[in-house]
Amino acid sequence: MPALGPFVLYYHTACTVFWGRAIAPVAILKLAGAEYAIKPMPESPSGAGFAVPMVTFPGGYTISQTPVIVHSLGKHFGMVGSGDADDFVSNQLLADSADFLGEIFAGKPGIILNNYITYYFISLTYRHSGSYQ
Ligand SMILES: N[C@@H](CCC(=O)N[C@@H](CS)C(=O)NCC(=O)O)C(=O)O
Repeated sequence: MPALGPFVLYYHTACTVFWGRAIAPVAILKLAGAEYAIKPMPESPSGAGFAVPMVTFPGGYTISQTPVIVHSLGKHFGMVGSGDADDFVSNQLLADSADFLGEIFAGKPGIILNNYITYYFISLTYRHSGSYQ
């Protein structure tokens, strides 16, 4: 595992009022036991992304786009498994999650949201059982 360093996550109100899209990056940082700080959006590096969340890595570079942040943190901490299949499938699941979040924010009916939850259940169950990668 790479050396843990000070990550900086930028989000509205520095996550003091709500977690929003920052919840998954924060969960990964916590799970990894990383050192991190959370700062409000106005303190984010100019031009590093269109919207928050953004994360500055210990290497000094900053990225935005939640699925990319999650995948990058996952790779950094060795949480995406090994090999192309794990890498590519985890990317697909992140894209699914971005769609899911979009449907929630769009106020789509519960039946559609339930379909996503059923899909996740089936997909993760089959993948975990090795029925398909
Ligand atoms: N595709 C981006 C969307 C980011 C996004 O829309 N962030 C919201 C907060 S959750 C935002 O900051 N919107 C612009 C604003 O409120 O000024 C992602 O997945 O991170």
